[in-house]
Amino acid sequence: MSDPVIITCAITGSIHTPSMSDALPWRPADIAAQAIDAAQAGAAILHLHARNPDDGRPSARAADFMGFLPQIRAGCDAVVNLSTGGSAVMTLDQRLEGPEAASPEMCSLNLGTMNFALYPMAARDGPWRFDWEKPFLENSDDLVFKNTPRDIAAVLDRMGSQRGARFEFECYDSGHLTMLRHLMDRGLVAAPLFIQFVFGVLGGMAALPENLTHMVRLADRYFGDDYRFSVLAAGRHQIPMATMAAAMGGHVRVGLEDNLYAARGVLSRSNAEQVARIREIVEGLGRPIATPAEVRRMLGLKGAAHVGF
Ligand code: KMH
Ligand code: ZN
Repeated sequence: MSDPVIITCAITGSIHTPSMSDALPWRPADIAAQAIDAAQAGAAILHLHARNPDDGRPSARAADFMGFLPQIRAGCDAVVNLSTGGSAVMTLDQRLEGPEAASPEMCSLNLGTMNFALYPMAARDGPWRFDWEKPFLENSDDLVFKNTPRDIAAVLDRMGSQRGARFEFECYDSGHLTMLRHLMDRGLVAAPLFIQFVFGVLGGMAALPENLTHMVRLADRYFGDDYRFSVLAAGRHQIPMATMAAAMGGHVRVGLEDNLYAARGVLSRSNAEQVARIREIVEGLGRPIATPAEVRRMLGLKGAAHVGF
């Protein structure tokens, strides 16, 4: 509880598609502008995916990341955290192209192979802006998000050992904590850990309070004082579950990657709007928010002077 609260903002992701919200940034200039605004609103970490600049489809190409990373670096001091999950339709080498070129302070690391079903979102009313969107969502009913122990070890080596990045460990289920403990026992992972509990993905654990208390109990048992946890929850569960995390001494993640809505039927206007909202809640609970400098100290990051963009 003595930690200031780390607000992570996940700016665009690879789940939502351009037709779903005009606020979802996918052009490089819009990703950069929303990221900088989110940092000004209080996000100390920016979790970033790239998009194809012509049609908004998920991308992890180095050139697409480099279309916005230098602008973000020039515009704010927030910690840049690049997804190594990319999108489940990509190979691991594709997922790592941008992160390897950019050598960020942090990256995500997904701790298990799983379903990552987006197909219910294909049922929306309204026209599609781009041809790729509907099949992309529909075909997720037969897609495996592959994160085998070999894949995980490769990410730890290529991004961690070789480039000095530290990790946002994405845990969608209790077995992912078992895997993290195993990796620590193998000497592949070291404290301090920053664990992101992910709720509400179809294929992972549901956004229920008892799942969060269970995950915290398990993490206490496996990692003792060696970890901090943060919570992200998909869709309408985003703010309630993040609030619960903050009340329990944890950290929070918001952003349009995880949720497009401000209220039932009301789209969020921006990432910064979601950051401002959770900031008000967190501060109302009596907990200050962390600055990027505090995050760098808390998580043992290499510093912005050592990134590749
Ligand atoms: N999209 C989130 C549910 C990643 O980028 O590596 C999880 C995530 C994964 O952010
Ligand atoms: Zn992500």
